[in-house]
Amino acid sequence: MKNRELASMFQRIADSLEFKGDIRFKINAYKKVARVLFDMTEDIGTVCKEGRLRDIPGIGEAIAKKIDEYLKTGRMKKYEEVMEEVPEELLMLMEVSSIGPKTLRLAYNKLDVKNKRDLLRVMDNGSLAGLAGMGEKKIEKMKKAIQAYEKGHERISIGDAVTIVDEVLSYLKKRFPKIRFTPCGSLRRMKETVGDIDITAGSSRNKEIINVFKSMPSVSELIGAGDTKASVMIPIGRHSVQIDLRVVPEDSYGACIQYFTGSKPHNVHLRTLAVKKGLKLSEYGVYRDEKRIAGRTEEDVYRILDLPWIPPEIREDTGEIDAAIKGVLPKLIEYSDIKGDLHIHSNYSDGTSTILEIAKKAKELDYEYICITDHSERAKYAGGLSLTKLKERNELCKQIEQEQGIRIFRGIELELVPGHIEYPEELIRELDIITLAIHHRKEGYDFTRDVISTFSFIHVFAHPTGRLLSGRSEYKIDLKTIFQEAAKNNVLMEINGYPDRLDLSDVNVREAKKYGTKFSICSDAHSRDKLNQMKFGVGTARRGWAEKEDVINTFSLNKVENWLENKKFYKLKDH
Ligand code: DGT
Ligand code: CA
Ligand code: CA
Repeated sequence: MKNRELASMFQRIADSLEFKGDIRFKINAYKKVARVLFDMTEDIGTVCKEGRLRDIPGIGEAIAKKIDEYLKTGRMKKYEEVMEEVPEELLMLMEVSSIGPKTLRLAYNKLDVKNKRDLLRVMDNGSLAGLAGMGEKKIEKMKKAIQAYEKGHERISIGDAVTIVDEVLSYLKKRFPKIRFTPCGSLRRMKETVGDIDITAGSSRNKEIINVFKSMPSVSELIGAGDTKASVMIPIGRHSVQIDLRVVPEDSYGACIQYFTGSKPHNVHLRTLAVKKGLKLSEYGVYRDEKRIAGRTEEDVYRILDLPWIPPEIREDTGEIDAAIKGVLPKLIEYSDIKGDLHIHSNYSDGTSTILEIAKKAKELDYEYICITDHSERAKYAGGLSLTKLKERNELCKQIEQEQGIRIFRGIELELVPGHIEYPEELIRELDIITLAIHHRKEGYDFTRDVISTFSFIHVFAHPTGRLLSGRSEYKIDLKTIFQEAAKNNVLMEINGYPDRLDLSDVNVREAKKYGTKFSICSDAHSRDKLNQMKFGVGTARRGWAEKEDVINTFSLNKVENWLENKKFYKLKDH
C-alpha cells in the first residue's frame, strides 16, 4: 500500500506551499488529499488501477494525475520540484505548535535558518528577537513547544503503532498461517504512546521466521538479529519505530507473552508472589526447582500463582494484583459492548465523508445508532455550521435515518467561548445531543465555572482536558469539580478515541469513576474509516478500569433514548 507514502508527500507539498506563502485554496487541496489518503483503508493502487481515483472526495483531476504518475513511475515531478526549493528539516518544524510558516519564512530569509538547530541558536543569541513581530513572550512559547514536540516524538502514538503492527502481522501470517503471533509490550496494554513494538511468536521454526521478518520490504534498518530474535526499524510518517520479534517454543509461549506484555512493575510484583510460593517465574515458564510446571498459556501462568487471568490493559501494578487476589477484578468493558458512536464529523463541517457514507460504515460495525456532531458556528476554523445549514443537515440526517434504518442523532460540537455563555434555545430545539468542547487557551477565564454553567443543557463534555499528545498541553480546569458536577447533572464525560487525544486519559477515567461519573466513548472520526478509532477509546476506558455499565454507548438504542428523555425532564424541571 502506497497510501501513507503518498499522504506524507502531499502533506509536504502543502507544507512547502504554505511556507512559500502560496494561495490558501491550493494548500488546503493538498492538505485534504493528504488526510483522505492517510485515512483510507482501501489500497490506493487498486483504486487507481480500477480507474476510481476521481470518485474519491478530495481527489480532483490534477491530483489524480500526480497519484497515477507516482504509482506508475515511483516519482512525482511536482513533489521533487517543491522539495528542491525548501529545506526539508525546516518543514518538519511546521509540525510544532506555536511555530507557523510565517515565522519560519522570516527566519529563513533573514537569518538563514535551515533546521531546528539553527532556529534554537537564533532564539538563544537574540537575533530572532530582533525581527519584526518576534516578542520575547512569543519566542519563549516557541521554545517550550519545541521541547514538548521533542518529548512527544521519542514515542509513537498507539494509533500509528497499531497500524504498523497490523501490517507486520498480516505479512508474517500470510507466510506462516499456522503460527501464533502476539503483539506484547505497551501496545498490548493499549498505552497511549509506544516506545517500541514487541512481538512474540510460538514456534520451533525460529530461523525461518526471523529471516522473513528481517527482510520485510518495509524494514528501513536492521538493528540486530540472532536465531531466536531480531530488531528492525520501520518508518512511520516522518519518523520510524523499532520492532523486536522473539520466537519461542510453543511450551514457553504463554510465559513469554506474559513476560513481554509487562508492565515491568506488574511483572516484578508477580515475581515476588511467585517467590513466596517457592516458584520461579521467567519468560520461559514457571519453575519449581528446575522443573517447568507452567508456561504454555498465559492463563496457566496466572493460575499457578492462584490468580485469575488479568487483562493486559490494567497490568500496571496499580492495584490489579491485589484485586485479583481478593477476587474483585473489574469486569472491563469490551469492544463488542459498543452499540453506537456519539461523536462523528461529516462533510457538513470539517469531516471528509458524507452522512450516508458514515451511516453505511456504522451499519457495517453493527451499531444501532450514531450521532453526527459537526462543529457549531463559532468554530470558524472548522467550518462551523450556521443555524440554517444545521437545519438542512438535520433534514438530511432524518432522510438517511429512514432509508438506512439506523438511528442518527442530530448533534453538535458546541464551541465554548468563555465569558460568552448563552443558552442556545434554538439549538436545544433542533438537536438530540449537545456536546460541549473547548479549543482554545484564552487566559483570564474560569473554565471550570463556565463549563459547569452549561451542564443544564449539554449531554457530553468532549475531550475534557484538551491535551494533544503531540504537544498541546491541557487547559486549566478543575477536573474533580467537573466530575462531581457531571455526576450530579447527568452529563457524560467523553473518552475520545482519537489517538492524539485519548482524553479523558486512563488515569482520569479511573478518577472520574470514583465520583460516579458516566462516560461516552467515541471515535471523533473526521472520515468514515476513522470510526475504527473507537478501539483506542475502549482501550483507554479499559486502562481506566471502566465497566460496561459506566459507558452510555453500550446501552441499547431504547435505553439511550430513555436516558435522553430523563435529561430533558431534568432540564424542564430545573429551568
Ligand atoms: P515501551 O516500549 O517503552 O512503550 O514500554 P514496554 O512496556 O513495551 O517496555 P519494553 O519494550 O522495554 O519491554 C517490554 C516488556 O518486557 C515490559 O513491559 C516488561 C518486560 N521487561 C522488560 N525488561 C524487563 C525487566 O528488566 N524486568 C522485567 N520483569 N520485565 C521486563
Ligand atoms: Ca515496547
Ligand atoms: Ca522492546
